[in-house]
Amino acid sequence: MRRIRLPLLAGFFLLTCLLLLGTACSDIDGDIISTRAALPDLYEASIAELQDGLEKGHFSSVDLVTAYFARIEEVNLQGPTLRAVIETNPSALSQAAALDAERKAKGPRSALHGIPILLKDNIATRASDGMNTTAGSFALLGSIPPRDATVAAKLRAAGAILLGKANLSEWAHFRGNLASGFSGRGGQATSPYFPLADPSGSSSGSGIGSAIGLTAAALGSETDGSIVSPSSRNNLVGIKPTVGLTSRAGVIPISVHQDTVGPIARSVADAASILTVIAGRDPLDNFTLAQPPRVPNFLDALKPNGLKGVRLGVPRLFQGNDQNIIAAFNTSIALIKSLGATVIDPAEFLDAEEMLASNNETTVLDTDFKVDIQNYISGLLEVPTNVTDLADLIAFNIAHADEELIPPFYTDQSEFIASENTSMNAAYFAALAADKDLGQTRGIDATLKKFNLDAILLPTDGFTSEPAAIAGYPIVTVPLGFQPDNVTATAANPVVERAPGLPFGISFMGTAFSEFDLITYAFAYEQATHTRLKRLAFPAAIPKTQLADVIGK
Ligand SMILES: *[C@@H]1O[C@H](CO)[C@@H](O)[C@H](O)[C@H]1NC(C)=O
Ligand SMILES: *[C@@H]1O[C@H](CO)[C@@H](O)[C@H](O)[C@H]1NC(C)=O
Ligand SMILES: *[C@@H]1O[C@H](CO)[C@@H](O)[C@H](O)[C@H]1NC(C)=O
Ligand SMILES: *[C@@H]1O[C@H](CO)[C@@H](O)[C@H](O)[C@H]1NC(C)=O
Ligand SMILES: *[C@@H]1O[C@H](CO)[C@@H](O)[C@H](O)[C@H]1NC(C)=O
Ligand SMILES: *[C@@H]1O[C@H](CO)[C@@H](O)[C@H](O)[C@H]1NC(C)=O
Ligand SMILES: *[C@@H]1O[C@H](CO)[C@@H](O)[C@H](O)[C@H]1NC(C)=O
Ligand SMILES: CC(=O)N[C@H]1CO[C@H](CO)[C@@H](O)[C@@H]1O
Repeated sequence: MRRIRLPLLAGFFLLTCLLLLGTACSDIDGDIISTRAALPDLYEASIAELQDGLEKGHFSSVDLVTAYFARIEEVNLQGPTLRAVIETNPSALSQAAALDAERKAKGPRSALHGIPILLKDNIATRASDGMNTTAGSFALLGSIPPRDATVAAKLRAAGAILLGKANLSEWAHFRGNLASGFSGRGGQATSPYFPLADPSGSSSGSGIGSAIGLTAAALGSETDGSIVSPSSRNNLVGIKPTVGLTSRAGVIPISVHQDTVGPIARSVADAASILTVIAGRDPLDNFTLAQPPRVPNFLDALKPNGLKGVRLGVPRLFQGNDQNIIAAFNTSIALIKSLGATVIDPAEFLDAEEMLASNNETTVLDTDFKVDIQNYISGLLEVPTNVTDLADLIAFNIAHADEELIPPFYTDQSEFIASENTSMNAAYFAALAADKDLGQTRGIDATLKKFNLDAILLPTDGFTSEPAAIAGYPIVTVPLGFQPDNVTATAANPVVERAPGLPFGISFMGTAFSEFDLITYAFAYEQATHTRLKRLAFPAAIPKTQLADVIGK
C-alpha cells in the first residue's frame, strides 16, 4: 500500500490555499484534493470527524469504504492474519456511491450517513447485499434470513453502510470449551495488541476491527460478557444495553432472556451515537416493549463534568484477581474522586457469595438456546444444509468435523450437547426466576439502594458481566490501562492469554435502562483520562492505507 506524497510545490500551494480558505482546494489540474493534514487518521477517526470530512467534501463514503476494505485486506489474512472479518459486503461500494449522491442532493440522513459499520456475524443482513449470516458456522452458510435484523435495518435507514461481517467466537461462544475468537468459517481471530493473543469474545472481530480502524465502529452482542470483554481487551468503549433496549429480531440467539445488541467503538461519543440509532421498540421483539417510551439522544449524555456529585460503589468481591488491573483500577478510583464523585469502597453485592456460586445461569442458557436457535432457524427462508434444530447442528459438526471440530484445539461441542439434553421443566423456570431475583431484586438494585448509589464501578475483566447478565442490566466499559512491559507472555495455546500491552477496561454498571447516566459517567472518565492512545497496536497490526491513498483513485 502506497502513501501518496504530494510534490513539494503542490503541497505548498495547498497549504496556502487551505490557510486562506479553510477547506479543500483545487489543484492546477482542477481536481479537488486536500492535504493529509485535513484527513483523519483512520486508526482513530471518530464518527463526528468522518461525518465532518464527508460533509466538507474532503472525501466520500466510496473513499471510506475503499480505504477500510484495503485496511482489512492488509491485516485480515495477510501480515498478522488477525482474522477479524469473515466477509466484506459486496454491495458496500455501490451503497456508498448512492449515499454520496443522496448527500449531495438532499444532505445527510443522520450522524451515521455514509459511515461504515461492521456487524458481528450473528446479526442478519438481507440476502440481496450478498453477505451470509452464520454465527461463524458452516451449518448456516448460504441460509437466507427473511430480512435485515432490526438493528441492521435501523443502521441502514440512518444511512450507515454495513461494511461486513465480523468474526466471532462461534455461536457467540456457545458451542463448547473453545478459545475466544475461533469460528469454523473465520478461523482463529487474534489480538492486534500482541501477536497471537486472545482477542476475547464473543464479539472478537467487532473488537479487533474497531481497535485498529478496519471500520468506523462495530456492533456486537452480549449474553454474558461478549460486548464488554472484547471491548476491554481491545482498548475500546463497549455498551452492553439493558435487555430490551435494542431489538434482537434477526440476531442468531443464545437466550431470549439475556441477549442484547450494542456498539463497540473507539470513543464514548461514537458508541452513544450508534446506540441512539439502534435502540427502540420493535414489534418483532416484545422485550423491547418494556423500555421507556422515548429513546433519548445518547449524545446529550456527553457532559465533561458528568461524575460530579455521583455516588459509585465498588463490589470488591467481583474485581477479579489480576493485580496489575486492580492497581490501575485503584488509581482510577482516586481520579474519579478528584472529578467530584463519591466512591463507596467496598460496596459488596448483598448476596455476593450466592451470586458467585450460583450455576442457575447455565441452566437458563442451556435450556433457552435449544428453543431459541430452533426458532431462529425456522424463520429462515432457505437453509442449504437442511439443519432445523440443535440436534441437526450437533450432527452437522460431526459430519463436517474437518471444518468445525478441528483438532487439536477446536473439537469441543459440549455446550451444544448439554443444551440438547435440556427441557423447559420446572427446574428451568425455577432457575430463571431465581436469576432475576438474584441479579435484579437482591443484586444490583438492592446494592444500589443499600449504599444509595448511582452506579457500580468495577474492572471489566473481573466477574463484572455476570450480575448484569442474569439481571439483563446495562454496562458501559471504557479503556482503563495496559498490562505492563514486564509481564511475561504465556505460550500460544492456541492463543496467548497474558502478555505485555494487552489492554483492559473499567465498567460502569447500573439498573434497567440507566444507559444515559452510565454514558455520562463513562464520558467524564474518558475525557479525564484518554487512555486509548497511550498504547497502540503492535506495528504489523496497524494498517497503513489512509484516505489519502485512495482519494480520486
Ligand atoms: C455466502 O457465502 C458463499 C460462500 O462463500 C457465497 O458464495 C455467497 O455469495 C455468500 N452470500 C450469500 C447471500 O449466500
Ligand atoms: C413475549 O411474548 C411471549 C409469547 O409470544 C410471551 O411468552 C412473553 O411473556 C412476552 N414477553 C414479554 C417481555 O412481553
Ligand atoms: C486496591 O485498593 C484496595 C482497597 O483500598 C486495597 O485493599 C488493595 O490492596 C489495592 N490493591 C492494589 C493492587 O493496589
Ligand atoms: C439456583 O437458585 C436457587 C435460589 O437462589 C438456589 O437455591 C440454587 O442453589 C441455585 N442453583 C444452582 C445450581 O446454583
Ligand atoms: C437438503 O434437502 C433437499 C431437499 O430434500 C435436498 O435436495 C438436498 O440435497 C439437501 N441438502 C443437503 C446438504 O443435505
Ligand atoms: C442429561 O440430563 C440428565 C437429567 O437431567 C442427566 O442425568 C444427564 O447427565 C445429562 N446428560 C448429559 C450428556 O448432559
Ligand atoms: C512491573 O512494572 C510495573 C510498572 O510498570 C511495576 O509497578 C512493577 O513493580 C513491575 N513488576 C515487576 C515484577 O518487576
Ligand atoms: C474478508 C476476508 O478476508 N474474508 C476471509 C475470512 O477468512 C475466511 C477463512 O480463511 C476466508 O475464506 C475469507 O475470504
